[in-house]
Amino acid sequence: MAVYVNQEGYRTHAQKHATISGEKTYRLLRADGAVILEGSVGALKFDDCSAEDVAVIDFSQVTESGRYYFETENGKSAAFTIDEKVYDKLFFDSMKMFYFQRCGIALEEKYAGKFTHKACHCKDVAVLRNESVRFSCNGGWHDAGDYGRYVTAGAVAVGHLLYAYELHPEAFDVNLNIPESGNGVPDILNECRYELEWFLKMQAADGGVYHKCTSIHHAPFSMPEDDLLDFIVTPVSSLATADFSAVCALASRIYRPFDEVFAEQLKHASMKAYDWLAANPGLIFEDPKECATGTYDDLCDADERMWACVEMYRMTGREDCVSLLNRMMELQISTTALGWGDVAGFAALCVFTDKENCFSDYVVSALKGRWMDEANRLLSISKKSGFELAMHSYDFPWGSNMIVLTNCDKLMVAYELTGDETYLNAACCQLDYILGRNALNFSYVTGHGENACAHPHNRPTESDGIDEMIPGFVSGGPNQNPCDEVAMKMISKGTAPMKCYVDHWGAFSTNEITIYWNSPLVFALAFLV
Ligand code: 9MR
Ligand code: ZN
Repeated sequence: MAVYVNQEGYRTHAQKHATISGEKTYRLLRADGAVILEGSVGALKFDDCSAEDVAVIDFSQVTESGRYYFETENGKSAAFTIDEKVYDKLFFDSMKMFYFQRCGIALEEKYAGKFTHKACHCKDVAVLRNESVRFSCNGGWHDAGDYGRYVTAGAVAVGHLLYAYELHPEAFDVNLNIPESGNGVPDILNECRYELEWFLKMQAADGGVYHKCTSIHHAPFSMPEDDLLDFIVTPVSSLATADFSAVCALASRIYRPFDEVFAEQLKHASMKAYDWLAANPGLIFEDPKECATGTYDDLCDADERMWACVEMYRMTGREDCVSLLNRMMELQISTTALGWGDVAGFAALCVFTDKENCFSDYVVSALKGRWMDEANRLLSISKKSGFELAMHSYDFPWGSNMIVLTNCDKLMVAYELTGDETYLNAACCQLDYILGRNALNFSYVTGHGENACAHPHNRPTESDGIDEMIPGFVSGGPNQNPCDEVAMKMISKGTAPMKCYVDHWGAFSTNEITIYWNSPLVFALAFLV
């Protein structure tokens, strides 16, 4: 009994869709009460993700800037804006999030406003089971609501951000008010460099890369500077080493026009990691049992190796990459995936953004063909849904919003490849879902939307004594198999997948925040701002 809208709003000349549930007639009103539109939808259709009877409202013809809401017999929708610049603040906040995740430095008032904290996690770290080996490893971004730092997760976040920059550099003319602002380098690159410098510290002398840098167990809820647990790094993994090699090669290209020395440093680190991979061809990963922090386990490193191979080839033209890539093209790897466990979609983005035509026609056309197959698959799922959401009802695991947002990104790239607005419109529907056009009438981005996430599982948020949450953080979203005590207690059996969510700081399996749930949002918005 409601109308669900994108609570942030819609761009002036864009497609504008909402979802009506349980009833058929509606009115669209301006904030001052003027009726702009009256209408009704045809048949309602059962939607299995939400277990509601719903239909799509198309109000694209409304193009006057302003604040609006829907009204039905049963009540009002959330208010929303129509404006060409409606996503500017969201874009800013979703990027500024990474500054708030910085580890190893104090967040000062002039950049952080009231969300300051002192420098954290600056002690040297030890190599687990080899504790006499200690080194300085500060820097980088806290992964999530915990204070760990994980190379594969970080590489994926930086991957989203740097390919977004490569695709749409003009979108990133944004001053983020961070310590480096004004140095002549786009702030998104300044921010990513903070993570990249930390990656470089995670490389062992032989070129392999340590998997993660965390304490032995997660810290209690406290400010980061009050977390005095010892930090360790866990053994080198082929997953981390391959992602590192790929993202350093990518970064070497992106930073070269701004800083030749840094670009060379990244190039050499990438090549050293790549040689380590060649000398260690199998999957190498162990999450030591004595360490209870996040695992980011992954049973297959072929996709990580593929990303590294493609980036290495683009950077150096190394002959051995050609045959390896041709072999990899035959493997059963999803070459559209952009998540922390499956990364071969980044290899495809590397190929699509290459203007020097260094890849074979076969590789280019096969990857484009597969990308469009995936985009068409998403399109057909979204067409069947009253939310126009490209998700199946069995598709809501921990971090389901990463699936929604990377689906959004895939559709954006399909639009880029074809110029066909059908893909752009479908991409925007995925964004609409994140920002409130869902059966919980809920925006998963803090500080954005009338009914937005306010109590995410994030240590500083719960410990800083400030009621308000920092704006621009993406919550993980509905999880059909919640595994934390709060969510297990509060979500009853049989709840529709789209509703398996609680906005409670203790519900880490539905309501944590992470860098790689924000980065695909930044990627999508770079196409729209
Ligand atoms: O995002 C990860 C999710 O896909 C996994 O199901 C889950 C359990 O392994 O872990 C999530 O990642 C968490 C990581 O392990 C530790 N930092 C917080 C991450 C987000 O919840
Ligand atoms: Zn820290």
